[in-house]
Amino acid sequence: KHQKPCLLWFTGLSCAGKSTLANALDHALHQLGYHTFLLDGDNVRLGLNKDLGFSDQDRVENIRRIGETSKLFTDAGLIVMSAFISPFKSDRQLVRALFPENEFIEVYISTPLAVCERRDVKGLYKKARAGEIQNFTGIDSKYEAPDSPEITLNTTDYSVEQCVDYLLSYLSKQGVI
Ligand code: GGZ
Repeated sequence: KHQKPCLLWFTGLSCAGKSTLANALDHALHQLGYHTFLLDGDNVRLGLNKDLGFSDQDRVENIRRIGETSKLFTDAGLIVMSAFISPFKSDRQLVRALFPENEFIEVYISTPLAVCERRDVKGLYKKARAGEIQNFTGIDSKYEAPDSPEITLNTTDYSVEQCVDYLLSYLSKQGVI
């Protein structure tokens, strides 16, 4: 089946829905017969990057390694999805620069902080507000929203299925699938 390798880079706050959407897209592409690979906190921060925490410096290195790893997988011909907060513009820019134009697709999951905090799946916002966790993105560590992402998805007005449909039609329009 024809496919053009590319990297879909999901960025947004904790609990914005990055992993959920990237997983759902990965699943949909797989069902359609495409070769994909998904990188997220569950398979990266527990392994390759288990030496890194959440200081600014460690986040920079986290994203650098993930960018390079993503590049290895697109070189292997895969459609890659990476879902990390990636809070700093400059780091996302460095990853973008590793790829030819059109092969890097920045997907901004724009769920507002108040909604993310209400979801608080792991109770981390609560801990951050209580001062039990430091450097938490959106609370006491900055998140720089992208200025011109290829795609912005609002998970408060659209369902996972609607977002996946949108992503699939974008990939089809771009000739990726
Ligand atoms: C942000 C943190 C922190 C701090 C632990 N700040 O919702 P989660 O739990 O599952 O996803 C978050 C994840 C963020 O890791 P990333 O590798 O995506 O971050 S970055 O791109 O900024 O390097 C959250 C959990 O780790 N977590 N402490 N202080 N998120």
